[in-house]
Amino acid sequence: MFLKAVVVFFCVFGFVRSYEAKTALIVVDVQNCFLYGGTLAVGHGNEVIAVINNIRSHYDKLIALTVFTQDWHCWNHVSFASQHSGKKDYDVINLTYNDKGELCTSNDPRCVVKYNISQTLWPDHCVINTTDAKISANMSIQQGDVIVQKGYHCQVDSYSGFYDNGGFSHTEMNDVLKKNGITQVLVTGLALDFCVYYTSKDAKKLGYDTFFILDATRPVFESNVKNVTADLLSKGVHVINSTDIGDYIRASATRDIGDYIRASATRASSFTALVTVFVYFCI
Ligand code: VGL
Ligand code: ZN
Repeated sequence: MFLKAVVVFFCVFGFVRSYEAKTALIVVDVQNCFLYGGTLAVGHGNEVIAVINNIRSHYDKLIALTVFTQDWHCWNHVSFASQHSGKKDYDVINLTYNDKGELCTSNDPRCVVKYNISQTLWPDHCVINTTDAKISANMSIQQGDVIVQKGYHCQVDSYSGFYDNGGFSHTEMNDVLKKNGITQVLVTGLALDFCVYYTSKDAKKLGYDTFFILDATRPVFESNVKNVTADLLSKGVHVINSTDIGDYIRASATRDIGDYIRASATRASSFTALVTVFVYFCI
């Protein structure tokens, strides 16, 4: 009887362990362009650096992977106000695309419009291979970290670290997270109301348990913060401060049985479950 109890305990333990959450830290666009002195400096943007580096060192054991995104634009990117005559920084325009996701320009009247995308126009920023586009030298990038670049398709913007704004193409982000068995993500960086917001929305949509770390991000427009956080909360994203990460990721490190049944069973856990049942009835 005792033996039976011990065996069952270890089997159940293994079974639950195979459902442990695995956490990635996503650091969005902490690049010179968005920092003090950069081409699209975000107010108080530099303050996120210490917060993010603290998260890394404090939760080192709980963070299985860190991914940095990098806004990486062509010099003549469609999001730059300089590319639209008569327009100025922060104007909002409508961009039109055909069914293949190609930009319809006003000098091609034959282009059949399939998608309309609202585009905020920005100062020229984060141009490929410039110092401005470099990830801040004050970020601690370590061996094993991954860098995902976005925004290098010249005719469509890309706020999210997963997809461009039209959903026409994807980065390697989802593959990298999947390959590493990641189930939950902590999203930090710049800017709160654009790339951090879009990255968080897509992470949640793709099924990751998503944590938007409020004190590790800053907005371009302070007036957007309320709407952004309300929208994320309504979509099931957790909006928390970095000081509370420990409570959340430890608490959710072991998923409950309901999650197990809903989740598609991995081979490892099905095997453990089978062994549990087998051992239970055979000894
Ligand atoms: C971003 C505006 C333009 C961001 C990138 O990283 O939030 N914002 N490009
Ligand atoms: Zn950009």
